[in-house]
Amino acid sequence: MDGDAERDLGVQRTTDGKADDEATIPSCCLKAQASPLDPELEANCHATVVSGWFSDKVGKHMYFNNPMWPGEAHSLEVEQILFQEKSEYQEILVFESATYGKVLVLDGILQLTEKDECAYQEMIAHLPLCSIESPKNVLVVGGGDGGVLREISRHSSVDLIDICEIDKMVIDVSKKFFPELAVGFEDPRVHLHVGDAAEFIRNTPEGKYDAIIVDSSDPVGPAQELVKRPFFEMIARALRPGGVVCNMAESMWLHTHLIQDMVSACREIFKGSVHYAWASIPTYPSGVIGFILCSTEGPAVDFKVPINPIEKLEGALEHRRKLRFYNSEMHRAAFALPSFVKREVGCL
Ligand code: SPD
Repeated sequence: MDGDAERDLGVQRTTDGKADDEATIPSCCLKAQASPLDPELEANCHATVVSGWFSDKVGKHMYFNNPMWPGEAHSLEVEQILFQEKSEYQEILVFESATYGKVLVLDGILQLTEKDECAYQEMIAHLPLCSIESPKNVLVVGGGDGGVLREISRHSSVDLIDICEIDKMVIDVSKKFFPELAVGFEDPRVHLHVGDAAEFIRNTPEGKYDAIIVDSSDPVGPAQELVKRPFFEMIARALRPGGVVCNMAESMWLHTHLIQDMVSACREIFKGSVHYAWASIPTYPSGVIGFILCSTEGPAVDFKVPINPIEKLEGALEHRRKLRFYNSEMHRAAFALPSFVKREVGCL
């Protein structure tokens, strides 16, 4: 590469004159960096959009390999960028995709698409809520798009839905661009707290909630704390005996070590049952997402059997909109694990 090309690509040279990334970036990526980009397509593009395609945390120069899924990229064709701004906490991007509807991206990582968000929001909400009788008090950690609230509000037994989301801009953006999710905020049982979830839970009376749903972003940056022991300990304290928590728990294909660590910490802390479940979601890395479900010491919870089946809850299948992904069969199936997961995670 000549000096000008390097400058265009933002290549930094170390004091010995060696390009920073030459040592770490495979030759195929260096080649991709060197290929000319269409200036028209690149104009006004976001850093994760290259030649009209968005890729999870891959910059224009392919430098930003995400540590959560090194060596791979997941791409969607972009029709139009609708919003991009930096909030106090993260960079927020919304774009219209060619095939998955509108897409929400935080700090370069895809959070949801209109087409497949149902799989994530329905499973993370109903797996725990259908595993206990008559949940009443529920807390959502994160979930500022409102999709999980929409799902919880199908349960007429629920009296109180607290939500603690750190980033007000995510809520505002969802209200503007994702009304089918943000509709969740309209339920009068919802109480919104904008702030730090750890602090919120620390100040929560012991045993307040029947269920807590942790709808976080990936554990890089601030969300790192949400997969660690002190956070789990606070959650366990905030749950009633036999209360349940459902944590977003990444991909069994990519993150078996992380899952293993979370599962063993949860076993020690929650002292009831601990299970791993998963669902297919095409736009998340590796096409799946997992959930760790735990109950605290007290009345036993058998997550694998939905004792509070959604099909029997009055109006639940149709509330706000028809359920698209979850049903009692999907509930039971979600706990069937491939042999390598049973072996490596020691489940369950
Ligand atoms: N790898 C992305 C995981 C995103 C989890 N949170 C999604 C928020 C949807 N309510």
